Amino acid sequence: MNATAMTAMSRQRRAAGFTLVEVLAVLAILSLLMGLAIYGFGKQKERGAVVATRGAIQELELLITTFETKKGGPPPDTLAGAKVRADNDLNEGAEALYCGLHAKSFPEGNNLREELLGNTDEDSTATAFHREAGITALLEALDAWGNPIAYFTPSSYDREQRYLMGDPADPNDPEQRVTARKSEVTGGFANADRFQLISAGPDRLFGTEDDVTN
Ligand SMILES: [Ca+2]
Ligand SMILES: [Ca+2]
Ligand SMILES: [Ca+2]
Repeated sequence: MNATAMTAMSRQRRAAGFTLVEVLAVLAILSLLMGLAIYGFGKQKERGAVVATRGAIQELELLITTFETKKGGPPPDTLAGAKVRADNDLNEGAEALYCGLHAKSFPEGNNLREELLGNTDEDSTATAFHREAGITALLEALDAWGNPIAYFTPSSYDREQRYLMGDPADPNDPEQRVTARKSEVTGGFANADRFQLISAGPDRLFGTEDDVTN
């Protein structure tokens, strides 16, 4: 091979190498952009879920307020208080709220939207509590992540409740203990005179900063 041919070949190699570097750089930029887009989409989705959960909590508040106006106080947060027999003590506050809002003794009440409801512990009751005959499932109102929205009334703010998460943070430990929220201002319980509704929020854990509450 003469000198001219060798120079031409090395130019070709350099050209090919340069193109490869360019391709790699473009790929790196593209994957970075895709990563940012996915992250942004995830954050947007999370914000949407928080907004939807706030809406669900506001809907519950409105129905509880109607109940208070008719009955002089909020629905009880225990099944004993709602005079409903239970198979287990999971999701009790949320189930007692569902029973109260749909009770035969509250015919003026509106039913909760079906999209809000679920039954993470899959239980039912022998008590005929529901305005509509034949409904026995002990449902809970769920947040946008499929986890129960905890419900407390002031008389049991100091009583711990246990919830079975529909979409738990740790699938090996789907049950969570929940207590009523404390006020950062007073140090006592928040909403001392009314009631508390608590969603575990995006992290699917109760008692953390991202909880969505009334
Ligand atoms: Ca239950
Ligand atoms: Ca249930
Ligand atoms: Ca949380």
